Amino acid sequence: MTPDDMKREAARAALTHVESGMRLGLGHGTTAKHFVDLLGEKVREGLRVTCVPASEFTRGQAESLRIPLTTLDDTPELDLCVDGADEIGPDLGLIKGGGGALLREKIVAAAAHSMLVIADDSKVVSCLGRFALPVEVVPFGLGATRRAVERLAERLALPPVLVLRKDADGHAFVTDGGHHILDCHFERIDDPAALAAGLATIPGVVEHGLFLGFAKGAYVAGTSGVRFIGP
Ligand code: ABF
Repeated sequence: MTPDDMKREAARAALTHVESGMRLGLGHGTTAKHFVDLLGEKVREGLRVTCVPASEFTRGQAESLRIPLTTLDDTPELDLCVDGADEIGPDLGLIKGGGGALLREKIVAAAAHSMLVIADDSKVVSCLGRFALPVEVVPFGLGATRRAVERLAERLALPPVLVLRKDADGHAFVTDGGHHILDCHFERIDDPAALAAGLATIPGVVEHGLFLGFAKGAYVAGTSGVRFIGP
Protein backbone atom coordinates (compact mmCIF):
# COMPACT_ATOMS: atom_id res chain seq x y z
CA MET A 1 0.00 0.00 0.00
CA THR A 2 1.41 3.42 -0.96
CA PRO A 3 1.08 6.42 1.39
CA ASP A 4 -1.60 7.71 -0.96
CA ASP A 5 -3.55 4.43 -0.66
CA MET A 6 -3.32 4.78 3.13
CA LYS A 7 -4.71 8.30 3.00
CA ARG A 8 -7.62 7.05 0.92
CA GLU A 9 -8.35 4.24 3.40
CA ALA A 10 -8.34 6.70 6.32
CA ALA A 11 -10.74 8.89 4.34
CA ARG A 12 -12.96 5.89 3.63
CA ALA A 13 -13.14 5.11 7.36
CA ALA A 14 -14.24 8.65 8.18
CA LEU A 15 -16.97 8.42 5.57
CA THR A 16 -18.74 5.83 7.75
CA HIS A 17 -19.59 8.71 10.13
CA VAL A 18 -21.50 10.61 7.44
CA GLU A 19 -25.26 10.30 7.36
CA SER A 20 -27.89 11.81 5.11
CA GLY A 21 -28.95 15.27 6.23
CA MET A 22 -25.57 16.16 7.74
CA ARG A 23 -23.86 19.54 7.45
CA LEU A 24 -20.19 18.88 6.81
CA GLY A 25 -16.95 20.83 6.90
CA LEU A 26 -14.55 19.73 4.17
CA GLY A 27 -10.84 20.17 4.83
CA HIS A 28 -7.92 20.78 2.55
CA GLY A 29 -4.90 18.73 1.51
CA THR A 30 -4.21 15.46 -0.21
CA THR A 31 -5.99 13.30 2.39
CA ALA A 32 -9.03 15.56 2.54
CA LYS A 33 -9.09 15.42 -1.27
CA HIS A 34 -9.65 11.65 -1.06
CA PHE A 35 -12.49 12.22 1.40
CA VAL A 36 -14.15 14.70 -0.95
CA ASP A 37 -13.76 12.27 -3.88
CA LEU A 38 -15.37 9.45 -1.89
CA LEU A 39 -18.10 11.78 -0.62
CA GLY A 40 -18.80 12.77 -4.23
CA GLU A 41 -19.43 9.11 -5.09
CA LYS A 42 -21.92 8.82 -2.22
CA VAL A 43 -23.68 12.02 -3.27
CA ARG A 44 -24.04 10.60 -6.78
CA GLU A 45 -25.65 7.55 -5.20
CA GLY A 46 -28.18 9.74 -3.37
CA LEU A 47 -26.58 10.80 -0.04
CA ARG A 48 -27.92 14.21 0.96
CA VAL A 49 -25.38 16.49 2.63
CA THR A 50 -24.54 20.14 2.55
CA CYS A 51 -20.93 21.19 2.92
CA VAL A 52 -18.64 24.11 3.68
CA PRO A 53 -15.21 23.85 2.03
CA ALA A 54 -12.14 25.10 3.93
CA SER A 55 -10.29 26.27 0.82
CA GLU A 56 -10.88 27.51 -2.69
CA PHE A 57 -9.21 24.34 -3.95
CA THR A 58 -11.66 22.14 -2.05
CA ARG A 59 -14.54 24.34 -3.20
CA GLY A 60 -13.56 23.72 -6.84
CA GLN A 61 -13.22 20.00 -6.28
CA ALA A 62 -16.59 19.75 -4.49
CA GLU A 63 -18.32 21.82 -7.18
CA SER A 64 -16.92 19.57 -9.91
CA LEU A 65 -18.37 16.56 -8.05
CA ARG A 66 -21.74 18.33 -7.63
CA ILE A 67 -21.54 18.17 -3.84
CA PRO A 68 -24.06 20.70 -2.48
CA LEU A 69 -22.24 23.62 -0.86
CA THR A 70 -23.26 26.26 1.63
CA THR A 71 -21.46 28.95 3.63
CA LEU A 72 -20.97 29.53 7.34
CA ASP A 73 -23.17 32.62 6.95
CA ASP A 74 -26.12 30.49 5.84
CA THR A 75 -25.12 27.45 7.93
CA PRO A 76 -23.17 28.65 10.96
CA GLU A 77 -23.16 25.26 12.69
CA LEU A 78 -21.87 22.05 11.19
CA ASP A 79 -22.31 18.48 12.39
CA LEU A 80 -18.92 17.16 11.40
CA CYS A 81 -15.66 18.38 9.94
CA VAL A 82 -13.23 15.95 8.31
CA ASP A 83 -9.70 17.15 7.62
CA GLY A 84 -6.10 16.04 7.37
CA ALA A 85 -3.19 17.07 9.58
CA ASP A 86 0.55 17.53 9.37
CA GLU A 87 1.13 16.09 12.83
CA ILE A 88 -1.09 14.27 15.32
CA GLY A 89 0.37 14.51 18.81
CA PRO A 90 -0.62 13.62 22.37
CA ASP A 91 -4.28 14.23 23.29
CA LEU A 92 -5.08 14.61 19.60
CA GLY A 93 -3.27 17.95 19.48
CA LEU A 94 -2.54 18.79 15.85
CA ILE A 95 -0.26 20.82 13.67
CA LYS A 96 -2.06 21.88 10.52
CA GLY A 97 -1.47 24.41 7.79
CA GLY A 98 1.24 22.82 5.67
CA GLY A 99 -1.23 23.21 2.83
CA GLY A 100 -1.64 26.92 3.62
CA ALA A 101 -5.34 26.79 4.54
CA LEU A 102 -5.12 26.80 8.33
CA LEU A 103 -7.25 29.89 8.98
CA ARG A 104 -10.30 28.66 7.12
CA GLU A 105 -9.65 25.12 8.36
CA LYS A 106 -9.78 26.36 11.93
CA ILE A 107 -12.90 28.48 11.35
CA VAL A 108 -14.66 25.50 9.77
CA ALA A 109 -13.48 23.07 12.48
CA ALA A 110 -14.61 25.48 15.22
CA ALA A 111 -18.08 25.66 13.64
CA ALA A 112 -18.40 21.88 13.72
CA HIS A 113 -19.75 19.90 16.66
CA SER A 114 -17.17 17.25 15.93
CA MET A 115 -13.89 17.01 14.02
CA LEU A 116 -12.38 13.84 12.64
CA VAL A 117 -8.79 13.76 11.42
CA ILE A 118 -7.68 11.49 8.60
CA ALA A 119 -4.04 10.69 7.94
CA ASP A 120 -1.44 8.09 7.17
CA ASP A 121 0.46 6.87 10.21
CA SER A 122 3.60 8.92 9.42
CA LYS A 123 1.72 11.88 10.90
CA VAL A 124 1.50 10.45 14.42
CA VAL A 125 4.19 11.89 16.74
CA SER A 126 4.95 11.71 20.45
CA CYS A 127 5.70 15.46 20.59
CA LEU A 128 4.51 18.18 18.19
CA GLY A 129 6.98 20.42 16.42
CA ARG A 130 9.17 18.46 14.04
CA PHE A 131 6.88 19.75 11.31
CA ALA A 132 7.38 23.51 11.11
CA LEU A 133 4.42 25.28 12.72
CA PRO A 134 2.63 27.51 10.19
CA VAL A 135 1.69 30.92 11.58
CA GLU A 136 -0.56 33.05 9.36
CA VAL A 137 0.34 36.75 9.53
CA VAL A 138 -0.95 40.02 8.10
CA PRO A 139 1.40 41.46 5.43
CA PHE A 140 1.35 44.90 7.11
CA GLY A 141 4.03 45.08 9.75
CA LEU A 142 5.47 41.68 8.85
CA GLY A 143 8.92 42.50 10.24
CA ALA A 144 7.53 43.57 13.60
CA THR A 145 5.22 40.55 13.81
CA ARG A 146 8.10 38.28 12.95
CA ARG A 147 10.19 39.83 15.72
CA ALA A 148 7.34 39.39 18.20
CA VAL A 149 7.05 35.69 17.32
CA GLU A 150 10.83 35.32 17.69
CA ARG A 151 10.69 36.96 21.13
CA LEU A 152 7.89 34.61 22.17
CA ALA A 153 9.95 31.64 20.99
CA GLU A 154 12.95 32.85 22.99
CA ARG A 155 10.76 33.22 26.10
CA LEU A 156 9.54 29.64 25.69
CA ALA A 157 13.06 28.32 24.99
CA LEU A 158 12.13 27.40 21.41
CA PRO A 159 14.56 27.99 18.53
CA PRO A 160 13.50 31.27 16.89
CA VAL A 161 13.86 29.91 13.36
CA LEU A 162 11.12 31.45 11.23
CA VAL A 163 10.91 31.11 7.45
CA LEU A 164 8.57 33.19 5.31
CA ARG A 165 6.80 30.69 3.06
CA LYS A 166 7.34 31.27 -0.67
CA ASP A 167 5.24 30.21 -3.65
CA ALA A 168 6.56 28.40 -6.74
CA ASP A 169 7.65 31.73 -8.28
CA GLY A 170 9.67 32.69 -5.22
CA HIS A 171 7.19 35.32 -4.04
CA ALA A 172 5.77 35.38 -0.53
CA PHE A 173 2.97 32.80 -0.40
CA VAL A 174 -0.49 34.37 -0.14
CA THR A 175 -3.29 32.48 1.60
CA ASP A 176 -6.94 32.43 0.51
CA GLY A 177 -7.41 35.21 3.07
CA GLY A 178 -4.63 37.41 1.59
CA HIS A 179 -2.10 36.77 4.36
CA HIS A 180 1.43 35.36 4.52
CA ILE A 181 2.73 32.35 6.46
CA LEU A 182 5.75 32.12 8.73
CA ASP A 183 6.87 28.49 9.08
CA CYS A 184 8.32 28.20 12.57
CA HIS A 185 10.94 25.49 13.00
CA PHE A 186 10.50 24.87 16.71
CA GLU A 187 11.51 21.19 16.45
CA ARG A 188 9.91 20.21 19.76
CA ILE A 189 6.90 21.95 21.28
CA ASP A 190 6.69 20.63 24.84
CA ASP A 191 3.96 23.05 25.90
CA PRO A 192 1.67 23.64 22.90
CA ALA A 193 -0.95 25.40 25.04
CA ALA A 194 1.56 28.03 26.23
CA LEU A 195 2.74 28.61 22.69
CA ALA A 196 -0.84 28.90 21.39
CA ALA A 197 -1.70 31.35 24.16
CA GLY A 198 1.38 33.45 23.40
CA LEU A 199 0.73 33.55 19.66
CA ALA A 200 -2.84 34.69 20.31
CA THR A 201 -1.52 37.87 21.98
CA ILE A 202 0.47 39.05 18.92
CA PRO A 203 -1.66 41.49 16.88
CA GLY A 204 -0.19 40.67 13.45
CA VAL A 205 -0.80 36.94 13.92
CA VAL A 206 -4.09 36.03 12.32
CA GLU A 207 -4.03 32.36 13.34
CA HIS A 208 -1.62 29.51 13.91
CA GLY A 209 -1.57 25.86 13.01
CA LEU A 210 -1.86 24.43 16.53
CA PHE A 211 -5.29 22.80 16.75
CA LEU A 212 -5.69 21.94 20.43
CA GLY A 213 -8.93 20.44 21.68
CA PHE A 214 -10.48 20.32 18.21
CA ALA A 215 -10.20 16.70 17.12
CA LYS A 216 -12.61 14.16 18.61
CA GLY A 217 -10.84 11.29 16.90
CA ALA A 218 -8.45 10.33 14.14
CA TYR A 219 -8.43 7.58 11.54
CA VAL A 220 -4.81 6.70 10.90
CA ALA A 221 -3.88 4.29 8.14
CA GLY A 222 -0.76 2.15 7.97
CA THR A 223 0.37 -0.93 6.09
CA SER A 224 -1.59 -3.18 8.44
CA GLY A 225 -4.86 -1.25 8.14
CA VAL A 226 -6.72 1.67 9.65
CA ARG A 227 -6.85 2.34 13.39
CA PHE A 228 -8.90 4.84 15.36
CA ILE A 229 -7.26 7.13 17.89
CA GLY A 230 -9.82 8.38 20.35
CA PRO A 231 -9.73 10.82 23.22
C1 ABF B 1 -4.56 20.06 5.59
O1 ABF B 1 -3.84 19.24 4.75
C2 ABF B 1 -3.61 20.81 6.35
O2 ABF B 1 -3.88 21.44 7.49
C3 ABF B 1 -2.40 20.02 6.34
O3 ABF B 1 -1.44 20.94 6.11
C4 ABF B 1 -2.54 19.08 5.21
C5 ABF B 1 -2.36 17.65 5.56
O4 ABF B 1 -1.55 17.06 4.68
P1 ABF B 1 -1.98 16.00 3.58
O5 ABF B 1 -1.84 16.68 2.27
O6 ABF B 1 -0.94 14.93 3.81
O7 ABF B 1 -3.35 15.51 3.83
O8 ABF B 1 -5.50 19.41 6.31
